[in-house]
Amino acid sequence: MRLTRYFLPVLKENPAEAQIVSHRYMLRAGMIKQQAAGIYSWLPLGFKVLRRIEQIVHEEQQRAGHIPLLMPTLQPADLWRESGRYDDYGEEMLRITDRQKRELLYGPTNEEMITDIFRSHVTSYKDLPLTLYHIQWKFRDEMRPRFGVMRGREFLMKDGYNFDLTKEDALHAYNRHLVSYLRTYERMGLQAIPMRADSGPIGGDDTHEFLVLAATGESEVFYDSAVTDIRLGAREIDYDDKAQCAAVMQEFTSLYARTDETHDESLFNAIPEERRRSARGIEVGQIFFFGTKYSEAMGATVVTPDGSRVPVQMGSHGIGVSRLLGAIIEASHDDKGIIWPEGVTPFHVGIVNLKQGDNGTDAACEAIYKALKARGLDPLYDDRDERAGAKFATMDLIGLPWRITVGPRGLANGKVELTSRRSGVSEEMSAEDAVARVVEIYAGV
Ligand code: 5CA
Repeated sequence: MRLTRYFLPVLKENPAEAQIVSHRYMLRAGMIKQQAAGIYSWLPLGFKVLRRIEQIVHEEQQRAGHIPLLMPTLQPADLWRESGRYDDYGEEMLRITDRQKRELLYGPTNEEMITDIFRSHVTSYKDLPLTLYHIQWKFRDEMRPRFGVMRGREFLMKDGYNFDLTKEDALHAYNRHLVSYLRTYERMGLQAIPMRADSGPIGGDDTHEFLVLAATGESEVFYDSAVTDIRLGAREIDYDDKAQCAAVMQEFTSLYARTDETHDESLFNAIPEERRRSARGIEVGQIFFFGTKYSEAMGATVVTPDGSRVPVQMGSHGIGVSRLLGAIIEASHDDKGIIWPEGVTPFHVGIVNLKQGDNGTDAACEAIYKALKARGLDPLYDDRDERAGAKFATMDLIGLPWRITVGPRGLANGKVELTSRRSGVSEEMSAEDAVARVVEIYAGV
């Protein structure tokens, strides 16, 4: 993309309504525009990051054997009457009546609808295990939407639902989700710690939230500092291997880590004092096991090997896809702007032409741009007729992790500059070497 042809409405001033850094930078970098309280348009740059995050979520879900589908945003109220949640959900649910006076709602989550799909088509244990998921917009009429996409009213969620014959199988699905979530967040450059939590309106006994530690987080958390040393890393996972998934689950959840709703002072105080931490965190996902809560209420049963009929065992598993943009920025920025991790960056590399209109620099930038595109990368070429300082400020604000700078002085020696946004370190090299280095960096992402 050439910047002169792109739509990147950056703001010079700090928007007064933004209280936290991620919200401020998303507005300033022209990523989102508020349309109503907690409801946003995703401008091209924000939309690109949103799509990259979705892509990682899809890849990791499908790696774990989960199957994508798409359910609508609007749901009939009657489905929710079957589970009893139509009345329970209260004012957070946006209720809509159509011209035939039929009652609908804008889905805040999809347990009822997925259970309806399941009961319409699955009757035998032979079709299990099954996990279906989608990435779809949700609406919750939050009392206090705030912090931009962090607590929206309309927000994008990945929600997945497992169907299993036995509780043991459903707990494997729970563990499988936990492992796949760890991998998902790590690919986005985030450390999200699973913490024992409260199940709220979804229900069930077993639930973990995934928290990214950040001073601006809305959740209060308590943990053993040793949990922050654990990483999934590049280890091979066989998602069908129950013992392996259970072992990873144990490894990540046996140390103390809880949100305030389930915090237990006496257990916490048993941790050596120097490892006790209380902090704030951003909840970027939650997994639930709730057994037969919905299947029993809605008659979703399967025939077992011995011919009897039992309600199917279920759980649900959510990732806050749009919230993740805010969480990543909270975790990765400096006073000049965003610093995107390579896994989610909207463009792989920026190209800055220090002397637009100069035959030499123009030609060199074009050649670099074409070479990067030919290698499957997505560069952003700042081809505006602007001062160097303004071009650097834009690149720093929008946070591309790598920048290639082309100026007449360097070119005279056959050199361009490759700069890391994170370290600020620049290296001089030939244009070919710069392209090769960028290709190599992204080959590993
Ligand atoms: N049905 C279950 C799991 S599929 C469910 O709805 N879980 S949830 O309520 O925990 O939501 C899943 C994730 O969505 C949360 O962990 C959070 O990251 C995100 N989320 C929830 N509410 C909002 C909101 N108002 N704005 C942005 N993201 C949100």
